[in-house]
Amino acid sequence: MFINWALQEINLKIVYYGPGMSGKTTNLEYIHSKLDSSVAGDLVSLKTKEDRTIFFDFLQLDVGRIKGKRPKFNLYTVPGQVFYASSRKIILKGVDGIVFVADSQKDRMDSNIETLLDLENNLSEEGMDIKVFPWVIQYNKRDLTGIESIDILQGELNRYKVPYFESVAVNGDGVFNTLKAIINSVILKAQKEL
Ligand SMILES: Nc1nc2c(ncn2[C@@H]2O[C@H](COP(=O)(O)OP(=O)(O)OP(=O)(O)O)[C@@H](O)[C@H]2O)c(=O)[nH]1
Ligand SMILES: [Mg+2]
Repeated sequence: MFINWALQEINLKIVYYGPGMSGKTTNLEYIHSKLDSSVAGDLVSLKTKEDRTIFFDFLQLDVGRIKGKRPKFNLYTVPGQVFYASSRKIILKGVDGIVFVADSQKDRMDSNIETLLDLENNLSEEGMDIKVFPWVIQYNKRDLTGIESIDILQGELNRYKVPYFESVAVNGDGVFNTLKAIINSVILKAQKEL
């Protein structure tokens, strides 16, 4: 959280984290496509010609009030590909809430688990504990065949029983439910800290 007292603005950082190709960028693209420009700024994406995120995507939302101040929600995605580990660490700095975008496909379970461990380690290096941190899980790609059941995904990935959402991000299903949940958790945390 960063407060600009002169402008009475609170900057809150929400990071979409998850394995490569799980649908993180697709979430931000959908959010950007549905919101008016008075609420959402430009979507900034740094990607390869194959549409893989190289460093991050960024979208700023200007919604509501917290104790008279204007919160700005800065949404970021990390690059999921294994070799961008150092970028993920940089993007996590100062994070206030996380959406873990899991890929529901059976053959992506190992990548989901590995990326969740990567997240836990990176948070703890920053002195944050995933057990008490605001985060939610999104089980994406529910439209595909060859996907894992929610029970199994829950058993493997949701040890801390955080809120979870099923989604088909390409169609927008579940995208705003997920966003609302993480915004609410982040607001609760910010209100306590102000
Ligand atoms: N069938 C299906 N495809 C999806 C869904 N969500 C995303 N995709 C597709 O999956 C591919 C990867 O999506 P991205 O949003 O670029 O994935 P990412 O997590 O940002 O990937 P990296 O930037 O490499 O970490 C794209 O072709 C999307 O259109 C979904 O719910 N269902
Ligand atoms: Mg991406």
